[in-house]
Amino acid sequence: MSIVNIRREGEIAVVTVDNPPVNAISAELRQGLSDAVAALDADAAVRAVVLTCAGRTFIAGADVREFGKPPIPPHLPDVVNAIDNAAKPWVAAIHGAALGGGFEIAMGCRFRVAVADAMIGLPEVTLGIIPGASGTVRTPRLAGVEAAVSLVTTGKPMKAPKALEAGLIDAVIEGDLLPGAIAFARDALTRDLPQPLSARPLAPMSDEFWQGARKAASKAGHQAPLRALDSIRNATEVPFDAAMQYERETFLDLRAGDEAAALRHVFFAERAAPRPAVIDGIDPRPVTRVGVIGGGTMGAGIAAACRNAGLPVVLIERDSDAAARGLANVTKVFDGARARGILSDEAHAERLAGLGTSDDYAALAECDLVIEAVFEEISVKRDVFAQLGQHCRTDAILATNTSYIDPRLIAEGLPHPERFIGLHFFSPAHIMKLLEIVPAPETAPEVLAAAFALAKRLGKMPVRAGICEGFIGNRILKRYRAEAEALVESGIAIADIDAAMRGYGFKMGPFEAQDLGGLDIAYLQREGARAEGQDVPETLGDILVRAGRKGQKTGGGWYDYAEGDRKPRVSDTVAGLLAGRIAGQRVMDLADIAAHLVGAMAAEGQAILDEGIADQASDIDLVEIHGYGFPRWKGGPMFAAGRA
Ligand code: 3H9
Repeated sequence: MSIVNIRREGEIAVVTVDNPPVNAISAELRQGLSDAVAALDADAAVRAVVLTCAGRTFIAGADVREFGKPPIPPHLPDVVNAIDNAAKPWVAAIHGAALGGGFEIAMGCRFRVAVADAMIGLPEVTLGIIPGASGTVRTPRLAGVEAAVSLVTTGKPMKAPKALEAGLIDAVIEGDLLPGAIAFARDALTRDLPQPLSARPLAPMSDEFWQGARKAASKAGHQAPLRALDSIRNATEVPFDAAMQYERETFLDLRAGDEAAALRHVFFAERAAPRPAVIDGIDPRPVTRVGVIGGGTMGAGIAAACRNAGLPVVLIERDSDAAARGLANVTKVFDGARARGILSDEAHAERLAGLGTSDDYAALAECDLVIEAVFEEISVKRDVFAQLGQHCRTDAILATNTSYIDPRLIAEGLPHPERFIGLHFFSPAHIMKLLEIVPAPETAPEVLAAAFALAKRLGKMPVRAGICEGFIGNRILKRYRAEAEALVESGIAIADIDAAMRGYGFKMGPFEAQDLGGLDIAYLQREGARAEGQDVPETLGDILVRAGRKGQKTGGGWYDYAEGDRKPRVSDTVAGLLAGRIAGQRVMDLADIAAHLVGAMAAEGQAILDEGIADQASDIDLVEIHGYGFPRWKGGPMFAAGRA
């Protein structure tokens, strides 16, 4: 069997691509398709061709692993052209996903049909490149410039029915795909064929349109969406062949760049992290019903995330008033989603119908997973686990959502400690992707596997973390903040440091972020450690909190804030409070500030790796990207440090 096989159904030839796991476009596949076009054009008995794929998906795109290497002929644009100009019309029969080069091949076909749950998209910008085989040139000819701009610059795929509406495909097939596609081809032969896309004209758009599109595309923060937009615009202004050449040059230029390398790194990191070797071949303990202890922001977010994944949830609070507040917190999450059009009225009602609340731990008897999300205080958490030990099934997984406290101390004395694990969610838990999974020494492998399975079900990015203060993410955050404070003490302006990190790609700098989240949480932690007799030096943040400056919520933190305004203003009060700790004034290049702070994160990451707290450097990168706003197109601190 080769990768591309041809068989006949009367006058229709069926070309089947079979390149597991996702039919990615290799050199052999390109050659096979090229040969198929030539062979079928020469076969007088064939009147039309259906292109289909074996396995779980249509062609999912170019083989990302080939991107670091020199391109091998035949090149994909030539293959797509050959299909477009074939003497017989080709029909792409799409199931699974037709992405990137896969959809470009489908656009070379005269027609595209798909099953209803198939996905169509051009996700190249998410890999730091632009489509390289006519995505920016054929899509506007197929579906219009506006649809092309949206599809290409966001990189977001869409389901077949929406793609049909947008004009990207010709039909949604009900029932079996292949017979449906063959019937479609036979029917198409009874009518006039449309022109190949390469022969269709394209009208230019107004300057206002391009300005608006540019503004939207620049929000991504990296260059691929803007370069994709340039290529679509160019395609509306020059003939087809010239547009193809411009696209190819842009594609090759970006493909060789740092952003594309970083985004490829993240692509593979995200596929590796959910499958650590330690759970290879282990059957996860099933989780069909979840208990959440604590209905504050974190507990409510976790409950909402579980409900969004279809898991029934029981929310436990200490008394009926607190349980009512917890229910209100979860309801608020769903109300917000309904107001933004994400949830229908029915879905909203269904989410709430699957949520029970109680002040009695006995309500947890049927749960196979209970997640504790109460106040970050060891004695409170230990009380909760004492209750759980009494009321839960002995095989129910018991998880703590602690972010700093050593999970071993929380679980001390718990019967059946093999069912205990740390699940560190990030706030708001129904939105943030990261889940740090922290097994204790006794945690059973099937409990660890269940945590990874849960992450998948909730749509989270799981990363295994070992036990240390702050695990992976908060430990690096602590170092990052300390290093940023050290720069302030050395005379660099607070606002320069924030500007440097925004310039690097973070949405907020370290001081602005603290003002938003509140300085008091970390302060209380330090005070707690001091009370226990630990030697914790006074930070600049401590000085501010003692002066009542806890961040935006108190009208000031590292910056001043006007009433009702979130715009940070440089604060003379802060300058006065910190004067005794700051050594004059110093100016540092913003890029150097960012490099210094990212270097500090990477150094802490290296220590984390050396201690076995993280399994691989790419896991640390994922923690920073999915939990702490590190720009994805920089690849994470470990990747960035390796390229510096
Ligand atoms: C492009 O096409 C550029 C063109 O415009 C220009 C050309 C000139 N390459 O995600 P999964 C592997 S850019 C290589 O777990 P799922 C993946 O690493 C490309 N490998 O499966 C994993 O391997 P392993 C645009 C790939 O069922 C295995 O396949 N296309 C590729 O959850 C299974 O992957 C994309 O960006 C690839 N392109 O989801 C599509 N894709 O088992 C990216 C996957 O060894 N892919 N692998 O770890 C996807 O979105 C999902 O894989 C897909 C299936 C939805 C298709």
